[in-house]
Amino acid sequence: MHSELHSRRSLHSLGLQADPRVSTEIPTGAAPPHGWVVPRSPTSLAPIAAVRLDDAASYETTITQATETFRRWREVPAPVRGQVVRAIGEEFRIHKEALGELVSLEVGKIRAEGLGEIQEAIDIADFAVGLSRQLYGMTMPSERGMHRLYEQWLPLGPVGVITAFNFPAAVWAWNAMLAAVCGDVLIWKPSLLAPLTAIACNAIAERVASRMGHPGVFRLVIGNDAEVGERLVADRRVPLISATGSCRMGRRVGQVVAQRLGRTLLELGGNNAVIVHEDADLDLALKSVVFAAVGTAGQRCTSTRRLILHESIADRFLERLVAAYRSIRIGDPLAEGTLVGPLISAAAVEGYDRAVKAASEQGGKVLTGGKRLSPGGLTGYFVEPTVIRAPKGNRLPIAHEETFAPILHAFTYRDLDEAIAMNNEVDQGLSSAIFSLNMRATERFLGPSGSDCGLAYVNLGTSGAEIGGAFGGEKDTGGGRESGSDSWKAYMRRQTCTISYGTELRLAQGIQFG
Ligand code: UN1
Repeated sequence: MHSELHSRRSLHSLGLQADPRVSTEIPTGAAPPHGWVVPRSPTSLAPIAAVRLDDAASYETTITQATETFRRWREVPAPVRGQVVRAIGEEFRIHKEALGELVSLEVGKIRAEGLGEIQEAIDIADFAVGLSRQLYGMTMPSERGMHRLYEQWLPLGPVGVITAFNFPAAVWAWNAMLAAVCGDVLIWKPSLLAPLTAIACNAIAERVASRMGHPGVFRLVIGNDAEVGERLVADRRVPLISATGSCRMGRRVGQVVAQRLGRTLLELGGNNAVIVHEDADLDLALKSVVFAAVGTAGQRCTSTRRLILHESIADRFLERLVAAYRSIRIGDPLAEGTLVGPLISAAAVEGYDRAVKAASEQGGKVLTGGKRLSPGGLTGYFVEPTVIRAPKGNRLPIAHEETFAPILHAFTYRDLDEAIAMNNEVDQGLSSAIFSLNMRATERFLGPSGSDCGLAYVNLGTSGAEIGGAFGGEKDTGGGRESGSDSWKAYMRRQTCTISYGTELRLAQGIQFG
């Protein structure tokens, strides 16, 4: 296939062939030999390359070296660390196209979204550069004379970053660019479904840092959970584990890290709803819902999975939505005009089938989609974007689960309180949105009795956050905040410092002693 051949060239331009972990000799046989993984294009199922996995011994070497690197890196002034991150951002700009194509090749994102993902990495690098001069602590008035009281933020240690396949570059960058200016060393465990993007991104960061005299700040461990994942989360030398993935994975990570009293930053599942109120701009709502529900083939944590429609506009809106869905071009993610690429794996397709079947059995009506397909003869993991309408009063139990696929469940409501209650009734609490031109409705949605999610949008869909705000969610989404705002504080340790510069001992709380 032409476009895949083309993106294979981007593999070359990123120097992946020369990476010691990567082999272009692809082992034959049904399963790769022990110690190797062979990522395949989800579009054509063709193997891309073979990647050597870490084992217990190489994991141990990585952590030992990371601990040593940290001792040096923490002494480098933060604005100097910022200059390293600035240079990394520049390098991402140079390789944006090749990296974006690699994302498309490896995980099936359409070209625009592959490029958008690398842009997100560039944006957070820029943000981190500015931040490197703004790691502010506060000074407070001491209750004692001749005393100074203040807080400072210090580097934390090696940070473990576990990422999912769906944002194989950007989510690492959110963590890595901030943690690097904070003085931490990175240990990245990427998804085994997207190891090549990880190798390429990490190599760029590490090459730049080495060139500037700071080798070893960006490290990778690639391996399965039993051999690498479990070791990393249980490792007391790694004070923070930042993990993105399913709620099931997050519960395990949370427990193991809590057991050793370490810190976690969890960004887990979402089950995001859009409310379309009676007075919404329906044209705007329609376009936004389509992007948020079918973009990235419904495989964002922020994808819209539930549509909560005011009963007065529901039929009209769904009719237009179904027509829009039917016009969506599904196919080769690198081909011009494609809006929806494949799902990531056979297991994802099975999850889609199961969820569609369950919704039908539970009384849902499939308005469009619901089937697998092979666009243009492609053998990859393609499915039809799907809209399922719930009968009045039926909340479809399956819609309470996060299925990582383009399935949108539509419900109706009569008054706003009911719609907000529906928004909040799922276990997850990542993203939420309302379409309304009535500020009384939108402010209620944003108020203390409104959406219970970490992200709330007005007249925008649930996906596509900018990096400037803190990103994350409540309830089963795990409570972590990454990327912008003050998320950097998670990557540092806070120290409260009290200095006496008088000659007398003065005790706090006015205590007289002796
Ligand atoms: C994710 O799906 O894990 O807000 C991250 C968005 C993107 C990030 C999604 N900026 O949709």
